[in-house]
Amino acid sequence: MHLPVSLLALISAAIAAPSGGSPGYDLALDILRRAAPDSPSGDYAPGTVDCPSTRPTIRSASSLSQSEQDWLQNRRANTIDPMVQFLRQANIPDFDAPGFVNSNSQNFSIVPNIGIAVSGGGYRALMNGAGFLAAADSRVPGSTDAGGIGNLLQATTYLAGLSGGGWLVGSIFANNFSSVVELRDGYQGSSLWQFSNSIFQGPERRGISLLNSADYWRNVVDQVDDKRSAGYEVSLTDAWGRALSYQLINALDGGPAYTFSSISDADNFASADTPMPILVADERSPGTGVISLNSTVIEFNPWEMGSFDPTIFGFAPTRYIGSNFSAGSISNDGHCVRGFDQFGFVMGTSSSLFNTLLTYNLSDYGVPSFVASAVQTILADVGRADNDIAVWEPNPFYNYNAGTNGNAGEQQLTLADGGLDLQNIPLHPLIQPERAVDVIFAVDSSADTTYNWPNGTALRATYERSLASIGNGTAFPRVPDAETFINLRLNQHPTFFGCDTSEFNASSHIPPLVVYVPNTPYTAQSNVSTWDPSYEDSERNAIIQNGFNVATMGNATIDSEWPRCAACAVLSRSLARTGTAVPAACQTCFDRYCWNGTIDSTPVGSYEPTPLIGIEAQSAAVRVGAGAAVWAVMGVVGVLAVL
Ligand SMILES: *[C@@H]1O[C@H](CO)[C@@H](O)[C@H](O)[C@H]1NC(C)=O
Ligand SMILES: *[C@@H]1O[C@H](CO)[C@@H](O)[C@H](O)[C@H]1NC(C)=O
Ligand SMILES: *[C@@H]1O[C@H](CO)[C@@H](O)[C@H](O)[C@H]1NC(C)=O
Ligand SMILES: *[C@@H]1O[C@H](CO)[C@@H](O)[C@H](O)[C@H]1NC(C)=O
Ligand SMILES: *[C@@H]1O[C@H](CO)[C@@H](O)[C@H](O)[C@H]1NC(C)=O
Ligand SMILES: *[C@@H]1O[C@H](CO)[C@@H](O)[C@H](O)[C@H]1NC(C)=O
Ligand SMILES: *[C@@H]1O[C@H](CO)[C@@H](O)[C@H](O)[C@H]1NC(C)=O
Ligand SMILES: *[C@@H]1O[C@H](CO)[C@@H](O)[C@H](O)[C@H]1NC(C)=O
Ligand SMILES: *[C@@H]1O[C@H](CO)[C@@H](O)[C@H](O)[C@H]1NC(C)=O
Ligand SMILES: *[C@@H]1O[C@H](CO)[C@@H](O)[C@H](O)[C@H]1NC(C)=O
Ligand SMILES: CC(=O)N[C@H]1CO[C@H](CO)[C@@H](O)[C@@H]1O
Repeated sequence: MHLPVSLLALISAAIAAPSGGSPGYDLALDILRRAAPDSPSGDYAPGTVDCPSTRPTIRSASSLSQSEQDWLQNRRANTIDPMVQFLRQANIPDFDAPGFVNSNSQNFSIVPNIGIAVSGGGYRALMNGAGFLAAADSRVPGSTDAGGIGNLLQATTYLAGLSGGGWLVGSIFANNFSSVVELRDGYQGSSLWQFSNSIFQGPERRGISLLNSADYWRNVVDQVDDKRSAGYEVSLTDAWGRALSYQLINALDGGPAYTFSSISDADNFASADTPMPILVADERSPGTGVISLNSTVIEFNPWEMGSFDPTIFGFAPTRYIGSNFSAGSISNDGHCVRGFDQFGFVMGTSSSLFNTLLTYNLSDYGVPSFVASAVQTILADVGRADNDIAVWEPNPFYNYNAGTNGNAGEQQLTLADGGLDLQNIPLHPLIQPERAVDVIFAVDSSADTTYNWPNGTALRATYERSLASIGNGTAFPRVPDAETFINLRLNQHPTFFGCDTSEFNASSHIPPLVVYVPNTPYTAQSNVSTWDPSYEDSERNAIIQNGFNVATMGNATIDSEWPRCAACAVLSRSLARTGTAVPAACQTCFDRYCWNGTIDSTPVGSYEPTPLIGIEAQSAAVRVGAGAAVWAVMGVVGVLAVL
């Protein structure tokens, strides 16, 4: 179903320059080239293939995969130059940070290992997270100007996404690691990030021809039927993932044959020129319909899916999910299956909460009536109460680790939205001791409060889980209650957790420093409802821009030292490990941005933050003035007192 090259050239030649003013032709070609449609069926259904000579197996989670270890050798090396750029720009006085990294560039147990985690929260999370990634991406104009944090993304090893954050990370990797600006602006005729057409309505165009809503839905339903006809159980997640893909994957019909594992073959990923993408979902607790903190957390990466938790404690090769594994192997007379790890299905699994959109009264949204019947058919199979799950059958972990894996006896692996256990930021893959991450930029777009702002719930969930036996040797910085987050404004500017490593058990693993980056209004009310299914381009762009301002604190207008402080956070664990004295400027940063253990649990009334800079597009001078006015309203003299 993918475009033949000649047609591709034809389309590219036909398109006009996009409104953003970038050269349309090259941009379109770069975006059009993307991860591969390598499902053997050439379509949405998985297909049976001969097994490779080394038959796929499930492996223990006691180490990282050989593929990841090999890739890390290249990735860690490739992060050095951008990290040096990032640190140079931060200009830490009386400390040669670029020299520190350069002189230790061969020793990966010294140089910083950076992760970014983008929370769930529907389109709000996609857009706010996109603003952060744009600010961190040296390819984005303005990101490396004074006050910027550009190059951080290029210096990052792991990029994790969950639910709406998984749409962002998935969309970037499904489209050849295009930048947020490229994805946002797309090109004429592309349905990429066209959120003004809701998934109910579908995109305006199918390649070069118009596409009406009925044909769009017919296509979605047909694809799901193809998978069912090929002998696989389907769930609403299949339909949801298909619909979602039209907006996120720039291929005809949302790229039905594109697989998540094909990322591992993409040139820029294989050569470690991009971070490693990881999407997160939860496994439903055995024998119950419940997702709790004790639920097994599942990750999807380009090579593997599985869990470090002491339940499953194993990983399956992403490419061969759908094969009949039993006790970790495929029987000698059994065939292999590929194409089950369909890209939209993986994104849909991480965000399966949104399946319920398809149980709305669809006729109210102008969706053709045959879609409602298709939904009823699926629900009749899966069970109405289970409308928010993703069915992965066969279960790759069938008969695997039966002593600890509560679902080892089940033919079906039942997965659900990664945020349902309240761990709405995908920190889990990044706190595994084996990955040795030093700092996590945790972008939180959760809707915790009445008005859809975050209050630290996701961090608390991960902290609590790290203390339980399910945590399996992970550690996480202590975090305070929601009231403290609000009263001390820990959710209104970046806050560091885990600065002082003496809070951790010295004889076990020291977890990463967490740079909490909460969704905060700077230039837009970025707290749109999780359930709002459509956005005009202007609103989308304003929320992305707000996210850029959250990441940079308004290009450092709120704190001129913010980029330096972000750099100090990156260096923190490396300084500690090498016994290097903390530079005075970094100490100032830590005094300002680290949560120091103070609690203020005074009950809070309504939490209604107002934009720190102002909604209107304004000149720099006016902007600074407005910022100062906000501080004055807050009753503080200087920025330092606020932080
Ligand atoms: C992906 O993008 C890069 C950078 O824009 C480009 O050089 C490369 O050719 C693209 N790769 C593919 C497979 O299209
Ligand atoms: C890397 O640094 C660590 C910690 O300082 C040290 O123990 C180790 O010997 C170094 N490795 C190499 C190859 O230099
Ligand atoms: C910060 O810089 C970016 C990129 O140049 C720009 O889009 C944004 O509007 C700026 N923010 C402020 C508050 O000036
Ligand atoms: C999680 O498991 C622990 C035992 O490891 C148990 O004490 C706790 O009650 C469980 N929590 C939930 C929410 O099920
Ligand atoms: C996997 O097992 C199921 C149930 O026994 C069977 O229907 C299916 O054909 C098998 N698939 C392959 C590829 O062997
Ligand atoms: C669904 O919407 C249609 C059209 O708006 C309406 O006629 C119908 O009563 C609604 N059904 C339910 C169950 O609300
Ligand atoms: C914090 O968020 C949780 C939901 O994540 C909510 O139940 C709680 O009421 C919130 N508390 C405050 C003080 O905002
Ligand atoms: C610290 O970790 C070690 C090794 O994991 C463990 O044996 C010890 O009980 C822990 N101490 C505390 C106070 O948790
Ligand atoms: C800790 O932070 C609180 C407010 O966040 C501040 O009032 C207090 O002075 C700080 N304490 C120390 C010891 O720095
Ligand atoms: C966004 O937050 C503001 C207060 O900060 C509130 O007045 C507004 O109603 C909120 N909007 C939504 C959609 O929750
Ligand atoms: C550090 C730690 O506790 N690791 C355990 C994680 O779970 C597996 C499987 O149960 C154990 O073998 C590890 O010892």
